[in-house]
Amino acid sequence: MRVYSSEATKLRRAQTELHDGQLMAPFECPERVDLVLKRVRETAIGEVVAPQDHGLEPVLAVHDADYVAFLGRCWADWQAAGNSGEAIPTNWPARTLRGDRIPGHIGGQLGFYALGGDTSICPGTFEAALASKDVALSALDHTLETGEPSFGLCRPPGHHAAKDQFGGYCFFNNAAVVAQKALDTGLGCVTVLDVDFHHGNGTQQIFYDRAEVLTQSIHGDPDQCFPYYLGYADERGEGEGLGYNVNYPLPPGTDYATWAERLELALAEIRDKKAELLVVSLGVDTFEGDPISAFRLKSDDFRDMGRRLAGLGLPTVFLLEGGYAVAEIGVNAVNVLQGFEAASGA
Ligand code: FKS
Ligand code: ZN
Repeated sequence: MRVYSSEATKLRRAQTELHDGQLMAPFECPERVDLVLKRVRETAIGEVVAPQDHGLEPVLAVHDADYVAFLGRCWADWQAAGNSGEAIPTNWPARTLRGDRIPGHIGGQLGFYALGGDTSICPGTFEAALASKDVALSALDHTLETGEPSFGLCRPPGHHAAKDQFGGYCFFNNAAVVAQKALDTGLGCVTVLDVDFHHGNGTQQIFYDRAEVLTQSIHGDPDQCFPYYLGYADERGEGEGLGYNVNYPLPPGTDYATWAERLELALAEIRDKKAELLVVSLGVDTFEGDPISAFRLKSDDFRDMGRRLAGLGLPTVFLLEGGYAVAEIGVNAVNVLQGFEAASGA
């Protein structure tokens, strides 16, 4: 399997995350890339290649232009406004306020474009997000050209990023950018399967009214887990997209046996809809030791996950999303890839 990785994905090194009522060192740190890369090399799962620059066009195919421009200038504007710390939103167009007006002040813009206060914007954030989507797009290119699976070591992650919103450590929705690019190169039906602990709200929102992309997510019940306000089972898509979004919320404490039953339902859906390309939003924060999540998967379970995914027999692009038990993140992510390869004979 080909692996794509870029040093530039480490250009974002935020100092602060508002978590549990405290400003702390972020869980989503550049060391994650090195840990996964170390395991990729130890196991020789595949050649590690630097990505090609794909420009902004594929990003603008799924994200609004004003949002992308905001991300590009946010840090400079925040500094120019005289702020000393990192850019953290503190006010939102919440339910009783106007959501149809983008304020001129950077503080107002931050809240307008943010889904939460968990994700600080710091120097290098935009550059790292650009590198992350290039990693994802280069992985797609390889899979479309050769039919071989590929793994994009994306960082920052993407699945919480909506058309015009960042948050949950995500800025550009790498999986959505890849799915849209695949459609634009001529595929008829693509599927994004999100196995991260958290609901892939951004991916759902981007494709909610479209039938060309089947979006599915297996995640901690939003009644109890971030992102709280999306990811319920009754969200099935709308218009032409009705039936093309499926959510599998599961309670905190869920183990692999139960989780894998939902995976089988998701795989049946993918077969039924005759998807031609599988994009896996590969978060490994479902691991029992993850510091911010609540499922109970064990390292060996990730191999079995890969084995089951291979059963689809589809061209497959794996893109890294979350996973924070830093000592095990490499083992768990690569176990999925190894399980996949062992079962597909690749
Ligand atoms: C609850 C606070 C929630 C934010 C959690 C973000 C999870 C991010 C992720 C991604 F893949 F995007 F990185 N904090 N007390 O793992 O889904
Ligand atoms: Zn997650």
